[in-house]
Amino acid sequence: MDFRTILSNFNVDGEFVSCEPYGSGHINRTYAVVYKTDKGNKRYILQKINSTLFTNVDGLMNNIKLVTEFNRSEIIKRGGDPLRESLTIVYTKDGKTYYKTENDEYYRVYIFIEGAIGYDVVEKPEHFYESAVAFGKFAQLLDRFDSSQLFEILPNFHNTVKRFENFKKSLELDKLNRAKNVKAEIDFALSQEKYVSTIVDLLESGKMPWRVTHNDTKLNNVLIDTKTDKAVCVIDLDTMMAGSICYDFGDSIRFGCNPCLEDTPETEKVVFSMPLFEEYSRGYLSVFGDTITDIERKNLPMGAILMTYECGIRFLTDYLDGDVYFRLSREGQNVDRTRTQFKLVKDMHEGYDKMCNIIEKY
Ligand code: ADP
Ligand code: GN1
Ligand code: MG
Repeated sequence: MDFRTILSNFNVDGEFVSCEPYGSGHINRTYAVVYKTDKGNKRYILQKINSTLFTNVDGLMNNIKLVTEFNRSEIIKRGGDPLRESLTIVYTKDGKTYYKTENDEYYRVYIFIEGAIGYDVVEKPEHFYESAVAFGKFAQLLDRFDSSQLFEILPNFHNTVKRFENFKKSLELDKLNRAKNVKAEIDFALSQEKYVSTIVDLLESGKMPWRVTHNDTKLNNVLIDTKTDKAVCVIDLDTMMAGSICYDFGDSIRFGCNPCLEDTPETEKVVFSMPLFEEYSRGYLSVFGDTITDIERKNLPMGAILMTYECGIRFLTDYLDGDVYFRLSREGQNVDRTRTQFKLVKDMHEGYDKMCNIIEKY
């Protein structure tokens, strides 16, 4: 089915002009759509939802609807602009949050947030600081949201113990005989076993609180205003579920405290940036510092190590499985992604005490 026909099922204004691939997400397929109206061109985001992963699209979209509506009313209360500071779902003509085609493809449409972009690498430290404030505020907002309404969309998403087990299963199977190409990475992955249960144990024993978390807090999931350099909106709400705040903090660190792209083939240039770690910590704790518990605060550095490690074994597992999960634009990309993560993990272990001191400072 062509895009124009798909879009004709949604409440979009004007006349169709174009629909082009947009952004750099690894999971859904995202397009920027242009419509011509009397007041000039208007843009939308069209997404083909990855329904292989999100098998309950109804549950997924209901989560997003609940959170964006809650968000919207909070933004209006404080006098903000909900069309810019929150994702806004564009409904179908029959009032649904998504459209299903005859071939069982699922599409959704959001209002395009103009004048803001998601960065794949930190270009200015203030962007990273701003993203920390945005994710901190988002966490605080969700603290008041009734989490029992949310459907658990991807159970065990950040259960590092289960991720490690999955990695070992794929390694044992080695169905494409690829393990021989990544021996050093496999050895490193196995060497970290002693850490994998740290956060899971704290959550399961009740020592660390479960919270409603975003679970995919990388820098390109916050849109930053191109004129003011201020964070505008937290996006990509697909993985909102109960989790640990240490993982949300940690995923931002994993992605942002690296001068290179996540998939750089030049692993030798990857180095963990302590100054950027400090920027993010300062921003995050400036808004979430009063809410965070002692045990969470003390485990923020470990959250960063574990999220980076977990992401590394997810990329490695995907390589062993035949690159079936994360979208690739070239061969070997999952190996490069793995190497980047593992180099960062090594640097973080070395800098662990410094990371802890920075957290205590703020
Ligand atoms: P994925 O789950 O595949 O990462 P995202 O929801 O993060 O998909 O969208 C991919 C990219 O599209 C984002 O990184 C961002 O650049 C852009 N994007 C998504 N939603 C919007 C929006 N409402 N307005 C402007 N840009 C958006
Ligand atoms: C995926 O969808 P996207 O590109 O924002 C993945 C995250 C990984 C990330 C690595 C649902 O995020 O968990 O950390 O890639 N999302 C899902 O870049 O698996
Ligand atoms: Mg994304």
